[in-house]
Amino acid sequence: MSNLYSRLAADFSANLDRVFAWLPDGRVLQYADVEAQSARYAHMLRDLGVGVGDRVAVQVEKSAEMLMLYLGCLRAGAVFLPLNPAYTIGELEYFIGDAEPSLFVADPAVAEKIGAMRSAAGLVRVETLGAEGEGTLAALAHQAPPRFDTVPRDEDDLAAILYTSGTTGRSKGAMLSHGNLASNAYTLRDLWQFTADDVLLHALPIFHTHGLFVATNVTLASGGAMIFLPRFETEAVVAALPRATVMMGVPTFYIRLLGEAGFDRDLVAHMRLFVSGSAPLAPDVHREFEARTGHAILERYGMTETNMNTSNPYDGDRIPGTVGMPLPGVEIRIADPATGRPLPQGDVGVIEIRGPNVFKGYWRQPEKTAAEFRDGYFISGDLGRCDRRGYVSIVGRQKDLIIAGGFNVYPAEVEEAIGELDAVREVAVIGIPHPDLGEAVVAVVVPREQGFADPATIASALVDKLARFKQPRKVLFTNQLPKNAMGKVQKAELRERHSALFATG
Ligand code: MCA
Ligand code: AMP
Repeated sequence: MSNLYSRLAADFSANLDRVFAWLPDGRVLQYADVEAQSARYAHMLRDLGVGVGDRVAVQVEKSAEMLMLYLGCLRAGAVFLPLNPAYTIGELEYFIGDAEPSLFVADPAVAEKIGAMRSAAGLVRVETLGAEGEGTLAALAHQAPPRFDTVPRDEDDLAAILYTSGTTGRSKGAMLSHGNLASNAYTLRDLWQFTADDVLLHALPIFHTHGLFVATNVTLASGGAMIFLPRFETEAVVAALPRATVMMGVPTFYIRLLGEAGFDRDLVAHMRLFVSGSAPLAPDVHREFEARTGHAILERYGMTETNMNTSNPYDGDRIPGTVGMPLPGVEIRIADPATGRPLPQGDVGVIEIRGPNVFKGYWRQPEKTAAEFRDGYFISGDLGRCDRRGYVSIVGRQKDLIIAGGFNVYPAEVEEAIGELDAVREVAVIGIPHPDLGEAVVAVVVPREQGFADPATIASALVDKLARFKQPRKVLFTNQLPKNAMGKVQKAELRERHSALFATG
């Protein structure tokens, strides 16, 4: 029973006539449909020659079909590899060359572009899948039989690869096993007291851990239902809230809800839980939310490489500014960044994680994997401390990372793209506090020619190079970047200098 799908199905098979999802177009998916459609996708994958352990790269708009394809991959023993639709062709070429998928599933609207890239990247097969269930892949799947014997898998066998960027070098594929995903799904289901009566408001993207594994696997593990929205749009979310019992989101979701005049206690009277993660939830937002709705948002902390690590309690104090305690079965230590020596309680150090949730390593990068573990613990790169009651607070990051609206942006990648431009002598990319996104990407450029100060030249040069969410919200110009004696750019000083760039009021 180590195949994640078999475990989930064992739980929901008693509820086949119950609703799994209400879809944006008014269709309703029952658990019986989940069984049948995932079986069709699994058959189709096998018919296309996708073998056990083969990667299936998927870059499509959010849809229920994409979820069925995910489950079909699990059932067929293939490795699901979702990609942000915002990635440009240049970014995709890298992922495809690295992961060598045997099938690439594209949105019908961009399939032609993918076709052009295909031979360059050595891509074998491209099929299409649209958000409305159109495309060549869906057509093939719909002809396939609705029953499939799920392939047995071991705990350590791969279920998915999710790419995550790094401070240096290109993105790395985090390998997640059936056991990794199952352990987290069941731990969270129990901790957050999910049941078959729950209705999750799902407005997150499904190409990342939060929307795909946390939201979807926990719902499946409890036999509950979801209101499946294509994206976060405040109005649509407000309209759906009265029918939901649980919502999961990044802090920007909660900031936007608080900006709605009609967002009040009555609207969320039916809710039992709001969960926040992927980026720090400002204590002020936490407090304002509680004052407006009576609900204390439950903040938890995770990573692509580890799934979820800590959570504020379901019953008990949910303390603003903390990410709660280690999950059952997960060990957290706060270590000296240089030596890995565990620090006395209360000291700030790097957060290190061990447990069944921690990934199997980076795809084909054993050295990088080895460098990020010590004593069996994964080194998160997040700086934190643990208080006397066991609550963990994240106080900073060792890694040079910006989190904008819950999406990670690595300055090194943006600096490389801008640094290549003729007009640019030097560039530093930093995250500046932003009222909506938490942090926003800002580039500080030293131009090659004094007096050059045209942000549009920089912006237009990045359109085809970087996904939109990585492109700077503002480009600033200066004659000189602050540097230390070693010649290293002092980003803390730069951030301080421009800290009020997006300040309101
Ligand atoms: C969209 N844009 C963004 C972002 N999202 N720019 C910067 N940061 C973003 N996060 C671009 C759009 O393409 C658009 O481009 C422009 O910015 C304005 O978009 P806007 O309408 O404001 O944004 P939106 O489309 O409403 O999206 C904002 C969002 C969305 C709803 C916050 O970014 C979102 O759903 N974020 C969730 C991310 C997430 O799921 N993270 C989980 C990672 P243009 O101007 O050209 O039209 S998993 C993880 O981190 C770990 C494991 C964990 O702990 O969960
Ligand atoms: P990702 O690479 O998308 O998996 O992002 C993981 C990173 O998001 C973590 O290493 C943290 O820096 C950050 N993160 C996730 N949840 C939280 C949280 N609740 N508070 C602060 N940072 C968070």
